[in-house]
Amino acid sequence: MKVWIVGLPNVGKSSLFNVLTKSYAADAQNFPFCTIEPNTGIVNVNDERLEALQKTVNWEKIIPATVEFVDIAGIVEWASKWEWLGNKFLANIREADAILQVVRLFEDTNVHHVSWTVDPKRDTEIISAELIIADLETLDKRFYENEKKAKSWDKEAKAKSEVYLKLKPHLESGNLAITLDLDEEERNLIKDLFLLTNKPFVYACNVSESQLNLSENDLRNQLWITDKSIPVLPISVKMELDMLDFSPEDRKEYLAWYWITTNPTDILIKTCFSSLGLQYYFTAWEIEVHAWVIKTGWKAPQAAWRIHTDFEKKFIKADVTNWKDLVESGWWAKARELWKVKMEWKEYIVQDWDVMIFKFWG
Ligand SMILES: Nc1nc2c(ncn2[C@@H]2O[C@H](COP(=O)(O)OP(=O)(O)OP(=O)(O)O)[C@@H](O)[C@H]2O)c(=O)[nH]1
Ligand SMILES: [Mg+2]
Repeated sequence: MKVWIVGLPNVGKSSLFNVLTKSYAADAQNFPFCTIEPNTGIVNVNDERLEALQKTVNWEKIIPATVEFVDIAGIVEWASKWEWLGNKFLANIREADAILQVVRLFEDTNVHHVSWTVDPKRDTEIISAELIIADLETLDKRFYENEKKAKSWDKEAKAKSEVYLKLKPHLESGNLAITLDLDEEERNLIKDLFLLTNKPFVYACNVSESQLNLSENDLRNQLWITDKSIPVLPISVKMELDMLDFSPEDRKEYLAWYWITTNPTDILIKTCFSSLGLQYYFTAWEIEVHAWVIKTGWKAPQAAWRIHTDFEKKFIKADVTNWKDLVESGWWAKARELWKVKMEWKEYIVQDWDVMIFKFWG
C-alpha cells in the first residue's frame, strides 16, 4: 500500500519526503523538476500508545506499523495533454493507493513558484483539473464501450451506465470522483476504471512558522476543500527540516514555542495510513510490543492471520483489552482481575485500541 506525494513543482514535495523518512535521501533544491525519478521510502507510524504499552509490559522491542511514500516529479498545468513528463507521471499515479497533495502556503521570495504568486486555491485547482481531465478521458472511452453492452441488455453494463451518468457531471464540475455520493455497490462498479481521483486524498499545507496557528477551517477555506471527508493538515516543512536531528524532548520543547502539542509529522503520517483503509491492533506479549496492520473492519480470525497464515483456521477465541486499561492495570493478570479483559469470538470486529492474545487449536 503506497501513498504518492503529488503537487506543483518546487512546493516542497521532496523536502516533505525527507521529513517523513527522516533522511536526506531525496534531492530537494530550488528549481522546478528537481525530481524526475521517483523516491520511495518506508516510514514508521509513530504511536505513543506503543511506548506506553512497552513501559507497562517491560519488553524491549517495539514494532510499529509502517507506510510507504513515493515522491514524484511536479505536475503542471496541461500535464494531461503533454506527451513528455507530465503525462508519464499522471500515468504513474494510477499505481497509488492514496494521494498526499502538497500545497504551498508559505511566502518566501527566494523560492521560485511556477505560477509566480502564492495562491493555494489556484494551485489546488490546477492539480485537481489535471487529474480530473485524465479521468474524464478514461470515462468517455469506457462509456461508449459500455453503452454497446448496455444496449444488448447486459445487466451489469446497464448498472454501470447509470453510475457513469452520475459521475460525468460530477467530474465536469471540477469534483474528485472520491467525493461523489455513491453506495458501496455503485462504487464497486467504477473500481475497474482505475480513476486517479477515486483514491483517498490527503492535503498537506506547507505553511511558514507564522501560519502554524491557522485553524483547519482557515486552511480549508484557503484551498477551497469543503468536503470534510478529505483531511487538510498543516505542516511547516522548513521547520520540520530544522528539527530533523533533534531528540524527541528537544522537538517537543521547540514545538511548544509555537503552542503545538501534537507532532504535525506524526499526525500527517497517521492520517495517510488511515486514508488507506488500514488500522492496527496491538500484541504486548512474547518479548515485543507489536502493531499489526489490518484492514478496517476485519474480524478477529483475519487479524490473527496477520501474525501467521495458519492462525485464521486454528482460531478459537481472543482475550481482548483496551490499551489504556492494560497500561492502567499494569499487567495482564491485574487487568483480568479488574474484569478489563473480555473474551471475544470469531465474529468480533477488531478495534483500533485493542490489545489481543489469541487462543488456537493444536
Ligand atoms: N521557505 C521555505 N522553503 C521551502 C519549504 N519547503 C521547501 N522549501 C524549498 O523549496 C525548494 C523546493 O523544494 P523541493 O522539496 O525540492 O520541492 P519539490 O516539490 O520536490 O520540487 P520538484 O521535485 O522540482 O517538483 C527547496 O529550495 C526547498 O528548500 C518551506 O516550508 N519553506
Ligand atoms: Mg522533488
